[in-house]
Amino acid sequence: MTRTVVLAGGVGGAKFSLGVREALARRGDPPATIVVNTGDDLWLTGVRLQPDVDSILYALAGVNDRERGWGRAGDSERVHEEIQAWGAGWPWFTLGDLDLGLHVARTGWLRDGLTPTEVIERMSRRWDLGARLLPMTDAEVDTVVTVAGGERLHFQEWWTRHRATLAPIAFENPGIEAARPASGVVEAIADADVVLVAPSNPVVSIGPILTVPGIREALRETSAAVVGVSPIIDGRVVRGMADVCLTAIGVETSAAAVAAHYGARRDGGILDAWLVAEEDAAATAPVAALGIRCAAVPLWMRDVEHSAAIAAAALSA
Ligand code: FO1
Repeated sequence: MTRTVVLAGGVGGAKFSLGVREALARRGDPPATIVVNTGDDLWLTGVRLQPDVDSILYALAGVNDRERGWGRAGDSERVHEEIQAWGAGWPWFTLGDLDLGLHVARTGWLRDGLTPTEVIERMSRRWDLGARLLPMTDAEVDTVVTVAGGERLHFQEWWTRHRATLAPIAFENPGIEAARPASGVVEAIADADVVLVAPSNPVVSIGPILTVPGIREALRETSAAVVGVSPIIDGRVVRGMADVCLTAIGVETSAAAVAAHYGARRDGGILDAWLVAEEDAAATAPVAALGIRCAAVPLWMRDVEHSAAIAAAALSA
């Protein structure tokens, strides 16, 4: 009976979560607890969006738009067009009609006094997700990006409007120093047998999770093995703009450099083991030299079958 916690965000986190669910079901192990990044969250036209939570929720429910990687499959944009006609919202940030239904429901429950954790628990009842979703924190710690020239943008404006083309100088989550892990996060990590770090963006997806005071400490103290999966394959990002983010914090875009960035638990970091892609097999020796067990396996998450194989390799690493 392996109790599993996954730290995840973004499209990589959603695909990996599907693989973990599948791998655990095949082993007869209980469903994972997935701790999700909320640094991407935002208020827009009066509603609260939690893009990473929603991407993982939709993927586990099987209602996600697989082409885009975000939003609902087969969604329409009538309300978005109407919001634009009023001159409200962001023209570059599309809110699908079905997706908006979730944002309106969530915002209503938040206004009624539910915590984000309670809202996610309630949203999770609609579908048989085969996993428990927890936000990293209930505090609002939306990511702010400072770009060359000093302008400060909400992460979603930098990411979706400017497609990460404005050189970032710093990523911050204002207020995160005072944030606490959401109820159940530290307990899940403490009680786990294995904690998996998904192949999500190390800076803007996993970074905020590790910055919530108490989560890094919980990872250091747990008796669980902490196993990460490289988001870099063959020295390149698989999807998204993690390379721009890594460069901004002075980390090279390579599987070994990301492992070094997370660090070995014996040296105050978070990793016991790290999976790299077959294409990066040369990284296994330098990563092992850091005190992190390292194996090279196929890491392309082409479909659930491939994701499940990666998750199975991580669970037995
Ligand atoms: N990404 C885009 O590139 N363009 C969009 O218009 C867009 C809308 C959107 C609406 C709701 C939502 O939950 C996510 C949305 N995303 C959109 C994805 C999101 O910006 C990022 O990909 C993630 O935050 C990164 O993990």
